[in-house]
Amino acid sequence: MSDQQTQKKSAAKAALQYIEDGMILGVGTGSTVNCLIELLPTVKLAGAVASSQVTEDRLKALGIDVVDLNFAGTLDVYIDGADEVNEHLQLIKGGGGALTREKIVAAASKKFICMVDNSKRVDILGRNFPVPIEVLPQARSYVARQLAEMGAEPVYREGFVTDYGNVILDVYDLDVSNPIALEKELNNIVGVVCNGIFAANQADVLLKAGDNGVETIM
Ligand code: ABF
Repeated sequence: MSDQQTQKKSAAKAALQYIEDGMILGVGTGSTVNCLIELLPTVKLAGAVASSQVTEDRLKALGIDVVDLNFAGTLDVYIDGADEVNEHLQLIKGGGGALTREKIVAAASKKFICMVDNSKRVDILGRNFPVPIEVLPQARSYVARQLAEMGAEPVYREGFVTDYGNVILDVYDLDVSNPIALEKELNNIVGVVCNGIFAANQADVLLKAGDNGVETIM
């Protein structure tokens, strides 16, 4: 097993401590979350709210009851991965294209636990990983032009459709030095459904797995 895969598994194992019996758990999306899902049959959940269809399918395959967020109320805990994280626990997410549903479930949860391996920690968000933006299909070119005017380079994620039937622009060369301001600015472009900067509602706890175990950062 690669070092990175071992770290993902360690972070997922560490996340188990935040899950209590009888809880409805918010469950994210991605390969790190998949490590967590494999462990979920060891805890007694009342159910789970899934942040993507892929996660929903995996949970159901293990016999875990998947609950519609509209009927779950406020969740105590949401556990997910990230593509990048900075020292303030602000994130870029959406590499897997599930950013909108992830942001909704994170917002509806009291505590957001983020699990990452060492490779995800960066000083400045967006230098190496593009910011994914979910866009209504009809607005794709318009939004891309607005982003180009901001000096950024949007790339259409061809052949990909989100769970909500929208498209994704992966945006390079955005200045993410003020993530909270940029998150708002991107949301204000007409046709944008959601962007992958999670800064206004950043993670509450970061479980960062490295060679020497898992560090908890709050
Ligand atoms: C997710 O986790 C996504 O937002 C992000 O793209 C992904 C990180 O992926 P992985 O755990 O596979 O590295 O929630």
